[in-house]
Amino acid sequence: MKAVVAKRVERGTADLTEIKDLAQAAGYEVVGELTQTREEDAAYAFGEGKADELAALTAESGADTVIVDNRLGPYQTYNIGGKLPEGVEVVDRFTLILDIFGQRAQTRKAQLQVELAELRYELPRAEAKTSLATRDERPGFMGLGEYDQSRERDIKNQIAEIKRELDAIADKAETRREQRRESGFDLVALAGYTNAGKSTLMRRLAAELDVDENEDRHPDLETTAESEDRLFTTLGTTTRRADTGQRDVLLTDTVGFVSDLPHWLVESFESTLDSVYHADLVLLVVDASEDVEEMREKLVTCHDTLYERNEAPIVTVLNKIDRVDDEELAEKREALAALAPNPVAVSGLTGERVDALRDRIEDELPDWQFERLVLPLGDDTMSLVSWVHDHANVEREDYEGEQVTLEFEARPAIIERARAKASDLATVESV
Ligand SMILES: Nc1nc2c(ncn2[C@@H]2O[C@H](COP(=O)(O)OP(=O)(O)OP(=O)(O)O)[C@@H](O)[C@H]2O)c(=O)[nH]1
Ligand SMILES: [Mg+2]
Repeated sequence: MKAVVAKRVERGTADLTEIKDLAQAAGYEVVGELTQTREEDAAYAFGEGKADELAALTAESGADTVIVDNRLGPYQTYNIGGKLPEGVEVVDRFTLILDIFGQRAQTRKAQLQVELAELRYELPRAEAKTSLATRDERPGFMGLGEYDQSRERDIKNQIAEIKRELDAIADKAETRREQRRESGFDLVALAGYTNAGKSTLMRRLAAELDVDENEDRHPDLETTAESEDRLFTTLGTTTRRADTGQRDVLLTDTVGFVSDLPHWLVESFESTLDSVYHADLVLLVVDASEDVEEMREKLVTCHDTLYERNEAPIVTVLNKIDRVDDEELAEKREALAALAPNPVAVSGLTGERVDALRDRIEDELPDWQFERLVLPLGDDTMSLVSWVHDHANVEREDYEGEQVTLEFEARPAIIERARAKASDLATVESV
């Protein structure tokens, strides 16, 4: 697959770095580049002269695809296509990203999300066709209108069906998160722009897979979190047990963010991001070796994506400090202070200062609370005592007469559980 990449900006110079990376991630060889600085042309997005140039470049380089890093309306896509050699496809940024996701979607959830995004992309186009066709009085066109109306209905039904299935998957994931919390785990998620180094950090922080599995299937638990120098290496989620010290932490690695995605696309991947939204702590990973303006833009993208739904505190992690000297790092810290207050700087690759990150994770996790339970002696009590030992830090355990006094510290959810179990005991005893 050979592609020409093209981009138009209103002012300044168009930067093709990211779109070329995305094209490569999708499997294209980039054989030509074209940029233009001017306002949008209604018919061709680019100026018509530039569109002709694009056509010539495509023919000359033998490309089979033109990738445009702008939002193209259906008519602009059609018009540009009309100038290109026969059979050459026009792809925009979103279709390209969907392509990558489609190629790498391995789980049912990922496949459903890709399908949902594709349908959401198609829906307004089908609606536009329907309204055009039904407005037309001529009989031949009425036929087309009926066809399009049923296509539109089809799309809507499929969307509803996929959403139902995704909701069911999300419910299961929510149950699993609750079970993990009840088992005493704190849930920490890695988030950040694609290629920031999330998976590399995951491998630094997480011990080999040793999560105690009680259920037969946990689809997000895998032994590898791949890292590679390309965009969107990680699509699904991977959860591993992290070794931070005191607390039992489960760390989840997930899909990277990318800028300038339409709302419907981000929404389609919502359930992938659920593990970020519903974590106890989010580590927002940033590539500190990039220039500060790029870091700023990517931080903004990440915050925008997290903004509406995120529930957890965020710690910014400036990664790849092996590639930045101290002075430069200090300048970047200062320049980004408003977006990234009090960040931790590390290198996931060399392991430098990862210990400081471990400490910071412990500090930022919700505080444990103190609890004292006085329980009647008995077999059920003994199993509760051992449950508390498994899930909390027991500070005192005294046996006096017919009673056990247990003092411990645990996360709030655990304390709630322990109280509920204790009150079950009490009712059994008093019957
Ligand atoms: N020099 C340096 N390179 C790093 C560091 N951390 C990660 N990298 C490199 O950066 C590239 C991307 O790393 P990943 O861990 O795959 O990044 P990611 O955030 O998981 O990327 P996606 O899964 O695509 O979202 C790889 O080539 C890593 O080897 C670091 O601390 N220093
Ligand atoms: Mg990754």
